[in-house]
Amino acid sequence: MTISADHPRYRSLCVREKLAQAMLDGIVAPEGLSAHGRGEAFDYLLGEVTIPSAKKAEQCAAAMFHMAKHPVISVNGNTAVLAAPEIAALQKATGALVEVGLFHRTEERIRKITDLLSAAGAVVTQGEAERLLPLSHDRAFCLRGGIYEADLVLVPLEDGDRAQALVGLGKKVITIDLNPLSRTSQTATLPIIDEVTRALPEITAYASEMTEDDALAILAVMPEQIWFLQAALDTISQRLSTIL
Ligand code: PTJ
Repeated sequence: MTISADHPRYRSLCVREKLAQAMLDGIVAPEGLSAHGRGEAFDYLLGEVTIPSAKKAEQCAAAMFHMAKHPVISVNGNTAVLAAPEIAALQKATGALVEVGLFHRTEERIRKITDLLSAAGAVVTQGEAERLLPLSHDRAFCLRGGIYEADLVLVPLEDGDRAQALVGLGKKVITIDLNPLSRTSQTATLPIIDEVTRALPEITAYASEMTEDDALAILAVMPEQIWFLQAALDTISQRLSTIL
């Protein structure tokens, strides 16, 4: 379909089209389209901008990456299609491993997502995934030398189960999820309530210029998880109570 560039929702329509095509190509799960719709609805409520508390979270995320010994970025179908170059840039800035972690897991999707990330310049950790996480569904699968041994895992657009399982295993978990009420956001060590293509470049920019002293200073005054959730809910409440 041709989308006219003067349409007021041009970008949004292009993104939807991209995800729909990626679904037909077997990269995005069909369920990923409804997940995207839910994200868009929350983005409307947030004003489709990075709110100040999310920017703060992105700075804290960069500091956590800086101090982590074995950080891993977990990538699913939606994230790969929306933000493969941004994932590659964050990997370069942080030295984190990139691992494909899927809810609707098939070997074919893993291969296609790996190819997409590699074409964008990411180095994807590969190998024999094992059922290592305490979950009944296929998100239990991960790489022993990847997510299983990580001390920090970034999980964009996740469902809550795995974030909870990773926290339960003692890992620090950073989530990127536009919904401050989701179990994912509420379980995370650090919830970033922002759109994934806005959040990733912000983390990369902070990470690129951060020294260890900066990171320690930022982490020393990092707000509690609940502060980031409350700030997003306050923004939404304010926007819902006035049209000005
Ligand atoms: O590729 P797979 O098989 O791993 O499946 C991926 C999906 C997204 C289908 C799977 O993880 C899933 O079902 O996720 P949920 O439970 O729908 O959660 C996705 C969350 O991401 C929701 O809370 C959305 O609000 C949020 N979200 C959607 N799009 C964006 C987003 N957050 C940030 N940026 C977005 N662009």
